[in-house]
Amino acid sequence: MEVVTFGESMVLMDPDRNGPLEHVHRFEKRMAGAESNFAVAVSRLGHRVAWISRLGKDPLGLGIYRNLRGEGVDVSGVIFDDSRPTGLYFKERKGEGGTRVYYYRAGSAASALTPGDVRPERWSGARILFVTGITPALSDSCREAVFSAVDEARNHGVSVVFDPNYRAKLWGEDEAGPILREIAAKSDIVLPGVNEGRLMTGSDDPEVIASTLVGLGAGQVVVKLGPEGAWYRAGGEKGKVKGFSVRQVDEVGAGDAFAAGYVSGLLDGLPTPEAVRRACAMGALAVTGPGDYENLPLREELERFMSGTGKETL
Ligand code: KDG
Repeated sequence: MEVVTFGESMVLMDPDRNGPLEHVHRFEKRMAGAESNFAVAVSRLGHRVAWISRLGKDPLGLGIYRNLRGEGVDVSGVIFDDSRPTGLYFKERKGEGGTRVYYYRAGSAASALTPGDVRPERWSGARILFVTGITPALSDSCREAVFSAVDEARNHGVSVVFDPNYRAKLWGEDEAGPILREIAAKSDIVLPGVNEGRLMTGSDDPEVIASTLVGLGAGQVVVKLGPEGAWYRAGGEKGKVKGFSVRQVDEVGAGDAFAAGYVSGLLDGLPTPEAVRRACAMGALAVTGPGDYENLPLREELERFMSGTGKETL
């Protein structure tokens, strides 16, 4: 495996129309989860990736497992739990691509992940560990699992890539801020949005966010600016990369795709600005259709899109 990640996947109930959920009657059953979205994206770009988690021993868990296996993701580290369910979440569409989420995940199988489930013997040959700020919000044992995996990765020379992914429905800013900052300080690469940057540093300015996180111990920082692109700082290099303009249908999952694009660029040895450009292109493509991962491109689709000949993929 070149890349290892772990976290919670859920079944997503996706409404067939915009508007308040109390008046929606039909939903499409899909799959969601930041780390598994990331894993699918990395796999579709042709890299070897493993996703570790706990799933309920129920049809929803089995569906997620088979789906990820079908996407070429290594799921050999998945543990089925027959005493806890697979988590669930509903989207509410506000129109214009805006979305609200409702979680049914408290006490889920994944919330019982422990440090032992993600031990380094499961990562043989990995170059990158990808973690998000969702996992430490799920339970004490999940939080311990993130900290222990990050420390183990550092001990084994595996680069830690961290997407803070703040989820206000899971924890408050006062609790999340210091934890996310602590993980960022231990990470080789941090990929915040501006809001998460503010939460960790108190600043809205991408340059200040990046220099503050580097001052705390982070290696590289790439601040996501949505359709505008991204601002990066890596070693002595810094600068802004322009984004791609697309018609947004559903913005959920853009950050996971961005992380996958950046990681893929690193694995391919691209110079930082080119890796950031690949990340921006992945983020743009992810929002062009419904679902959290379905629109993720294969490598050739990404290349066509980036060379400006890929309009048909939209
Ligand atoms: O980044 C997309 C994720 O937020 C989504 O797939 C669901 O993992 C999820 C979460 O916890 O919100």
